[in-house]
Amino acid sequence: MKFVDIKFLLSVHNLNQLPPPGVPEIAFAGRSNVGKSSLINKLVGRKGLVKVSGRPGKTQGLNFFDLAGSAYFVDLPGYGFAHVSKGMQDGWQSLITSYLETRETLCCVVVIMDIRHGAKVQDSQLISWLKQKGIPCLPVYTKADKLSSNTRDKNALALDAGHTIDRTQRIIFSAKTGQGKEELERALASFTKID
Ligand SMILES: Nc1nc2c(ncn2[C@@H]2O[C@H](COP(=O)(O)OP(=O)(O)OP(=O)(O)O)[C@@H](O)[C@H]2O)c(=O)[nH]1
Ligand SMILES: [Mg+2]
Repeated sequence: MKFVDIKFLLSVHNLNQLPPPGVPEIAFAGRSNVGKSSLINKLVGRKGLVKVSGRPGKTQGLNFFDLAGSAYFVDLPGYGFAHVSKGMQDGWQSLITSYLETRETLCCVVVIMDIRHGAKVQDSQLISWLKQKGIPCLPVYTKADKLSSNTRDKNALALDAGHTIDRTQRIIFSAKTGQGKEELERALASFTKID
C-alpha cells in the first residue's frame, strides 16, 4: 500500500466533529515527541505534511488525513507530557479513549515507541487496554537511526519483553533513514485490506 495522495482533512477537538465513518481508519499513538508526526510524513513521502517539532506537545486534537478517499490516517496528540496541565491531559485522555473505543471504522492503532528507551508504563497501559478492547495494535519502535545495530536489537528485545510483544508482530523504524517503511506499508495494507 502506497500512501502518496494524502491531504489534511480536519482537526477534531470534540467527538461531534468526527467525520462520518466510512473508509478504514488507522490511528497513530504514542508518547509526546516520540515521532508520530514524523513517521506519518515519512510514510507518505511528504516532509511538511504534518507539523513536527523538537518541543513535545506539538500535535493537539485528532488530526485526520484523507488518503484519496480510500482510508484515513489519524495523528493523535502525544501522552505523557508533564508540562501540560493535569486538566488538559485528562481532557485529551477522555477524547482519545472515547474515540478509540467507539470508532467503528478504526482498523488499527499504531503504537509508536522510542527504541532508545526502556518499556514505559503508559505504553504498556495503552497496549493492554487495546488488547482488552479487541482493537488491533501495531507496535513500532522508532528513531532506530539513533542507535548502533547491536544496541538497537538489544533494546528491541527488551521492549518486546517489557510489553509482551511478539517480535514478528512489531516493526523497527526510522523517519530519518526510512528503515522499516516498506514493512510498515505492508502491515497497514493488511489491516486496512487495501493493496
Ligand atoms: N533521528 C530521528 N529523529 C526523529 C525521528 N522521528 C522523529 N524525530 C525527531 O523527534 C522530534 C519529535 O518528532 P515529532 O514527529 O514531532 O513527534 P510527535 O510524536 O508527533 O510529537 P507530539 O506531536 O508533540 O506528540 C522531532 O525533532 C523529529 O525530527 C527518527 O526516526 N529519527
Ligand atoms: Mg505530532
